[in-house]
Amino acid sequence: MKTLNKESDLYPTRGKTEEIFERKAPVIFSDPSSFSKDEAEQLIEFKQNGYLILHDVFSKSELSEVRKELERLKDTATNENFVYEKNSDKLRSIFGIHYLSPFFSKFSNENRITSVVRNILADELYIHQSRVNFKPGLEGKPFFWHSDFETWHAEGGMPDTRCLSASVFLDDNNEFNGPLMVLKGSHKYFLSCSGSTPDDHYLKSLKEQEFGTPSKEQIEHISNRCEISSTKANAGSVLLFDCNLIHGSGGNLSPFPRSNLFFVYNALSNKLREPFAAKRPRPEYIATRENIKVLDQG
Ligand code: 6CS
Ligand code: FE
Repeated sequence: MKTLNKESDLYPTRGKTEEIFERKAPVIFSDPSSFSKDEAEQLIEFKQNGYLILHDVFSKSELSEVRKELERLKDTATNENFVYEKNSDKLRSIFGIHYLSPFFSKFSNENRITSVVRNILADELYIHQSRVNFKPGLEGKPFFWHSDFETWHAEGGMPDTRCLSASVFLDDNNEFNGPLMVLKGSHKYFLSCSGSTPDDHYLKSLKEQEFGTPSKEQIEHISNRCEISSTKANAGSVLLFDCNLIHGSGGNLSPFPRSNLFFVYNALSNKLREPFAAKRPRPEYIATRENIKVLDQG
């Protein structure tokens, strides 16, 4: 068995106790005053809240191209990339869309997204994880509150928080269909979780996560400082959120799907090491380790 990567662990988690630490790294890695007024405002908002909504970025016709490509992928992608809802044959997610499809490879480097990501992270970028979450009507299940970084650190070996997700809304995200909810400003804290990671945890956690989710007490505590906000926006909008922002969502009680694409951009300087709290690294289709392709700046 490999020894766990303890020496350089800035964010200890999955031990016997739970704690709340201050975040160690900056949230934005460039100086807002060196940008245009609009860009500087985006950076300041992201720094304060841990997220930013870019409204109405993609047109209806671009979204219909995305849908066509998703239909094609459903017929061609390999099994391990497909995750189904718990006790159901409804498709919940497809992982690795950026390497399964040249269309999504190109989309992941779409300038309307990456220009803002580059302003925030100010480093060379690569895709750490990509996926589509389908949230089928009436059957899409909730995601409990969590920080993605906690899992990517513990199970994936991501050393620090210089990483963020971009979610492209393929449908209107509204109060009926389980929109993503965030705890504003929670990215400034690290909620370490108790309980040691089971082997191959991802096989279960991608359907319903048990380890690596904060306790009810932690959520109550942090909610006294951080307001809950719902990221409702039109189809075609893009939500950027820090990898350590606490977020979650309810089930989809509407009869229509609420599908979103996710591209996770990591700074090259923050590439994965050995996992910090798991025996084996996560597989490549959910955590890029070997096939790092630095995104070109066009
Ligand atoms: O474990 C993961 O990597 C995934 N799980 C959740 C609940 N959110 C982000 C990520 O795709
Ligand atoms: Fe998440």
